[in-house]
Amino acid sequence: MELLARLRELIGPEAVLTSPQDTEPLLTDHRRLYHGAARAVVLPATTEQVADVLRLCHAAAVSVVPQGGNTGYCGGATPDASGNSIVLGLRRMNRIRSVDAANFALVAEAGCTLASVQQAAATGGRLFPLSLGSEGSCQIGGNLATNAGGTAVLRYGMMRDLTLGVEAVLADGSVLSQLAPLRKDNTGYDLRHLLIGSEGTLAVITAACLKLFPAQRSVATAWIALPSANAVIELLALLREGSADRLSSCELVPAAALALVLQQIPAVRDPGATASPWYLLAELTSSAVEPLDELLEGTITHAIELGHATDAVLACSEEQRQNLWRLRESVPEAQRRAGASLKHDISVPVASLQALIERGSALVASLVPEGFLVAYGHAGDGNLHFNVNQRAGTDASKFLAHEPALKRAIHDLVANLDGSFSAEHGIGQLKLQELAQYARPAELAAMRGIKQALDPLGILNPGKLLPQP
Ligand code: FAD
Ligand code: 2HG
Ligand code: ZN
Repeated sequence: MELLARLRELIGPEAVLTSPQDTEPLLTDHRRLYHGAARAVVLPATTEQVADVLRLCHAAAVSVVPQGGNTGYCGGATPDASGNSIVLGLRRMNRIRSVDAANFALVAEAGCTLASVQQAAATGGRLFPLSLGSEGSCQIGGNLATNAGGTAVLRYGMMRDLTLGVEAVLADGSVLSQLAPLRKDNTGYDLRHLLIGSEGTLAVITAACLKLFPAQRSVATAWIALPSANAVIELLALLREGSADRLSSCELVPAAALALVLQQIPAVRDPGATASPWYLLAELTSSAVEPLDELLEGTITHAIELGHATDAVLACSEEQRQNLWRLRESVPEAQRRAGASLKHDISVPVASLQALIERGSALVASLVPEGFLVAYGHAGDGNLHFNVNQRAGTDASKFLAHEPALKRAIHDLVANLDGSFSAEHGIGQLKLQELAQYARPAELAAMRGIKQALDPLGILNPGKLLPQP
C-alpha cells in the first residue's frame, strides 16, 4: 500500500494533511528564508503514533522533518525542495501529563507551547523559568531540540539545564523513556543530553520531565542608562554581587534598538531615562517576600557613583514592568518591520563583550555602508544578537550583498575571542557552512559517528545540523 494511505490508516485521515492550504504555511520558516515541499504534514497525537509513523518511514526510507511551533531561526523545521519528506508536526501532542509540586517537576508533551507549560507550573504554585519572545507559539519539543535560551538563562540556565528526562522515538520507531523526576542518575551515557540540541536529527522528542522552581513572590525591574557598552561588565558584577545572585535577567538594548521599537511598535512607551548609547534591562526576582526595589535602587546608586551607569528608571507597577519587557521583546519585530536585516547570534565570555562590541562595530561600519548596528540581547550570558539593519532609503539588494563578507568577519572575530557563532538558535540549514568552517575535524567526526549510530539510514531531518563531509 502507498505510504500516505498507510499513514492515514495508522493515525487517521484527518491527521495527514496534503492540501496546499493546510501545508503551505508549514513549509516555510518564519523569517521566510527557506521554502520546501513535502509529501504530507503528519500530525500524530500519541507517542505510539509517532513510533508507528517512524517505523513506516524507516521501512520505506522516507525522511521525516520534525516540526514544533515553527519559530526557529535557522530553517531547521523546513523540509528541502525535493518533496520526498514528510513533516511531522507535534502540535496535537499538547497534554501536560503531570504537575508534581513535591518533586518540583512537570511532565509535558512535546507539542505543548512554552506559555502553556509556564501557566501549568504557575497553577501548581511553581515556576518554569524558560522565557522567550516566541513563548506563545514555540513548543517544548522545539525548545528541547534547539536547546533554547532566552532571557532567564543567567539565573536558571538553558533548556538543557531545565530538563530532568525525555521521552523520544528513534529513527527505527523504538521508544526511549526517562520521565522520572530524578535529580541524580548516572546510569551510563546521558541520552537526554545527546537529544537536547540535536534539532530533530537524532530522534523525535515526544515528552519531557522539566525542572520547576519556587514561584516568584518579589520582583524589581529597572531600565538603566549606561555611559558605554563597556559599563555592562562592571554593572553585571555589581548587580549579581549586590543582590546575592537574585539577578534573573540582564538584557542589553542599544539606543538604535530603542529608536526602532518606538518607531515601529504601537503602544510601547519610552521609559524616559537620560538619552544614552546603551541601556540595560535588569530584573531581580525572589521566591521570598522582600524589598527587591530597595536592593536594586541601592545597587544602581552605587553603580552611578562609580560611573558604571548614568541614570535609571525603576518599574513602579506591573504595567510599567510589562512596558519595559515589551520594549526589549519587540526588538526582533521592530527590526523586521524596518526593512532587511542581517543577523548574528553570537556569544563570547562576558568579560570580552567590550572587545566584541568595539571591534564588531568597526567591522559593520567598514563593510556595510548601507546598514547600522542593532546589537542587543542577553548580555548577562555574553550572548548578543549582533544584528544589522538596512538604513531607510538604501537599496536592499546592495545591503544584503554584504552578508557573506560581514558574516565571515564577525564570526572570525567571535572565534578569535573564544566565542560561539551560534549561541542559542542552533545550526539548522542556515549555519551548516559555519559549522564546517569553525568546528574541529574531531568534533565533526564524533557528531557524524553519533548520527550514523542512531539514524543509519539518515531519515531524520536530513540536510540539517551536520554539514556534508
Ligand atoms: P521549530 O522551529 O518548529 O523547530 C526547531 C528545530 O527543532 C527544528 O530543527 C525541528 O526539526 C526541531 N524540532 C521541533 N520539535 C521537535 C521535536 N518534538 N522533536 C525533535 N525535533 C524537533 N530562541 C532562543 O533560544 N532564545 C530566544 O530568546 C528566542 N527568542 C525568540 C523570539 C522570537 C520573536 C522568535 C520568533 C523566536 C525566538 N527564538 C528564541 C527562536 C525559537 O523560538 C526557538 O528556537 C524555539 O526553541 C523553537 O521552538 P519551535 O517549537 O518553534 O521549533
Ligand atoms: C531574542 O532574543 C531572539 O529576541 C531573537 O533570540 C533574536 O531576532 C533575533 O536576532
Ligand atoms: Zn535571544
